[in-house]
Amino acid sequence: MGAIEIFLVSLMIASCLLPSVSAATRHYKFEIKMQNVTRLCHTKSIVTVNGQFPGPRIVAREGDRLEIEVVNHVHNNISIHWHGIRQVRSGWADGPAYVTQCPIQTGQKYLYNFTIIGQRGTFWWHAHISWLRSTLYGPIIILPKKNTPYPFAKPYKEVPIIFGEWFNADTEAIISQALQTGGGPNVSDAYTINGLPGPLYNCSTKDTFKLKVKPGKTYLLRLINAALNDELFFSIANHTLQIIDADGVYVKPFETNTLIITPGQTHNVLLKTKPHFPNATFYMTARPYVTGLGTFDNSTVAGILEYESKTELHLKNLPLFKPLLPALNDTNFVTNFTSRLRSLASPQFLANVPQNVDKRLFFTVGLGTSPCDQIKTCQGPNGTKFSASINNVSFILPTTALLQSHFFGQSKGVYKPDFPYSPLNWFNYTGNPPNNTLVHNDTKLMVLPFNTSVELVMQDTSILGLESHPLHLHGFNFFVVGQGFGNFDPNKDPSNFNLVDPIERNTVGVPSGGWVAIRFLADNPGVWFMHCHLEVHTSWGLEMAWLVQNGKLPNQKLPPPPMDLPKC
Ligand SMILES: *[C@@H]1O[C@H](CO)[C@@H](O)[C@H](O)[C@H]1NC(C)=O
Ligand SMILES: *[C@@H]1O[C@H](CO)[C@@H](O)[C@H](O)[C@H]1NC(C)=O
Ligand SMILES: *[C@@H]1O[C@H](CO)[C@@H](O)[C@H](O)[C@H]1NC(C)=O
Ligand SMILES: *[C@@H]1O[C@H](CO)[C@@H](O)[C@H](O)[C@H]1NC(C)=O
Ligand SMILES: *[C@@H]1O[C@H](CO)[C@@H](O)[C@H](O)[C@H]1NC(C)=O
Ligand SMILES: *[C@@H]1O[C@H](CO)[C@@H](O)[C@H](O)[C@H]1NC(C)=O
Ligand SMILES: *[C@@H]1O[C@H](CO)[C@@H](O)[C@H](O)[C@H]1NC(C)=O
Ligand SMILES: *[C@@H]1O[C@H](CO)[C@@H](O)[C@H](O)[C@H]1NC(C)=O
Ligand SMILES: *[C@@H]1O[C@H](CO)[C@@H](O)[C@H](O)[C@H]1NC(C)=O
Ligand SMILES: *[C@@H]1O[C@H](CO)[C@@H](O)[C@H](O)[C@H]1NC(C)=O
Ligand SMILES: *[C@@H]1O[C@H](CO)[C@@H](O)[C@H](O)[C@H]1NC(C)=O
Ligand SMILES: *[C@@H]1O[C@H](CO)[C@@H](O)[C@H](O)[C@H]1NC(C)=O
Ligand SMILES: [Cu+2]
Repeated sequence: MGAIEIFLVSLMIASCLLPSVSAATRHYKFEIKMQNVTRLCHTKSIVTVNGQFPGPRIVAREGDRLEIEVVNHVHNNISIHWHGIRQVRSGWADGPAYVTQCPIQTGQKYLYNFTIIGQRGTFWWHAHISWLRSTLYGPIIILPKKNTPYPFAKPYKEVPIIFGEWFNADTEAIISQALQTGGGPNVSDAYTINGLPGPLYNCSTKDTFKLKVKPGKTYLLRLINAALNDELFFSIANHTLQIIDADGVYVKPFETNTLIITPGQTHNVLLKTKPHFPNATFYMTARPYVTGLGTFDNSTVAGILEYESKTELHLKNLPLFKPLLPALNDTNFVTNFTSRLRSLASPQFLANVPQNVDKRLFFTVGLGTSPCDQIKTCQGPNGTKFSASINNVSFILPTTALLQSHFFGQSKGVYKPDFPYSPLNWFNYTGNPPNNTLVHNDTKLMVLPFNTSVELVMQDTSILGLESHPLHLHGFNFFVVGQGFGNFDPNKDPSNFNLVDPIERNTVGVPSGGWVAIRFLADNPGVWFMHCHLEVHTSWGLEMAWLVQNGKLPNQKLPPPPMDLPKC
């Protein structure tokens, strides 16, 4: 929209002045401060960047360097993650608190300094500490290099659409209470589009996102799911969407009325408007896809697609059409949609799928329980506490940063380098679980020599009910070479892997009651977090970290940390 166009004009001016410079350094200042925001007739003081909610938009081109100074004026500790940006040899700027950095404490600042290498598309930034990302998030738009066109006709306009979750209560209080009682946290009060819940909620009609369009044009919608805990279906009434990109990687275009987007994923889609003023307005709606047990926010956010008309009279009392979204538990829809996603795999945009594998790994992902450590009973299942794990390890963040302790050879007492290659015991992962699944709390890393080619199968478990988990990997894109239901069969399933044009992305849904197989090349030295992007599952320990060692050559090593790296 406006900002992007202004930015493009300024890029053009800059390029006239500096014809030989193709990449630029772009500076942003993020002042973390409190701001009163009202939604659903409920005013709340929230943590924001520069007082904006959602936060400011970052726009750059492939090859540019970003220097973003983050200054913390609030009582909370803060760190910011640049979701989907690979951070090639710049792991110190990745952002997850206690993984790549200690948090920025009150009154302190940190300069995130990184270069966008080999990426263009839609990304986003968000707080990566506790549940602060519920209000601290915004889009990152990486345009192709100058004079490099999109692999599709240039759209008339580009519009970021970022989904979120609004809670009337303070989300820090919600998660801290849940972790104390062991029970499930309270759910959100609304979903939002660009921060606005829309007309289907009480006291919210004035807070509705409106997309004003002209007939006969193509709009590029940059969709981002920043919701805390919910995968979302999205659709626009009477319009089809052409999917052209997933997580900043071009795909073979295909059309659909509805899409699914998990927290942590982005999709670029083309919306072709109707050739003539349609005498109607259209809702665009999103509501969750839910597979787990327990309560959830089953509400629907709506925005409005409104055609501009030469005669304003036309806009009064037009009929309003609503899309039909899949059922809340429609796994068939999700399977169908994800199976249609294929890398573009063109000569210009290759799918560099690792063909050989150095390390084969099998991780179970799922929920579980941990014993109540208080005298009173806890509020999780059967008086226990909710917990979650990967290969029986429920991850505990250390009190100092993993990357720092690795880099300075001070890992003793911080982490162990022995993350398991497979679960402790075989069980029927998607059948009746055994009565003791042997989960324990620990801080373990999987160590990978530089350039290891990894194949990882992630298997959902039924321990507390089957559930889809959107797993997000920092530092890399991966190829989704296979997926299926039931237990992964290492003898039969690999023969069906797609090693030609699988989708390449950074966040993938492990199917409810199934498995997904990914491949990636560990060519980026550092410590890289991998976690469920349902924030509540991360809080319960559904995460781990990879330690990718330096290579032999100078350009295969992680440089030392910047001087202003926060201390714990
Ligand atoms: C938010 O509202 C409260 C109560 O009305 C007020 O005390 C506070 O100063 C406001 N904060 C900001 C940042 O405006
Ligand atoms: C950001 O990093 C680059 C490359 O490491 C370096 O040249 C530059 O000086 C850094 N910027 C600042 C402001 O420190
Ligand atoms: C929108 O779709 C509905 C249901 O398919 C149809 O009845 C209606 O005529 C369509 N309206 C417009 C303006 O396209
Ligand atoms: C829309 O309504 C106007 C006036 O009611 C009419 O003249 C026009 O033909 C209609 N257009 C379409 C596409 O139905
Ligand atoms: C959402 O949940 C509430 C409370 O459980 C229920 O009354 C309502 O029917 C549900 N709505 C939908 C659309 O499923
Ligand atoms: C989805 O939910 C409906 C009722 O809400 C239920 O009848 C149906 O069996 C569920 N489907 C699946 C696949 O769980
Ligand atoms: C997937 O969805 C497409 C479009 O809705 C439909 O044509 C196709 O039959 C579906 N495929 C399966 C396997 O359900
Ligand atoms: C709770 O205990 C009952 C009875 O022992 C058992 O059947 C059930 O599976 C338990 N539920 C969970 C979630 O552990
Ligand atoms: C695992 O459990 C499922 C569901 O109960 C069952 O259909 C399947 O046969 C079991 N698999 C094995 C290998 O026991
Ligand atoms: C747990 O399962 C084992 C065998 O699978 C059985 O021997 C034991 O009695 C069970 N314990 C409980 C508390 O159910
Ligand atoms: C694991 O750690 C969590 C806090 O992160 C704690 O609530 C739980 O009791 C611990 N479980 C065990 C078995 O130590
Ligand atoms: C902020 O971070 C520091 C360093 O890790 C820690 O000592 C302190 O307890 C944290 N403060 C809060 C309020 O979490
Ligand atoms: Cu999860």
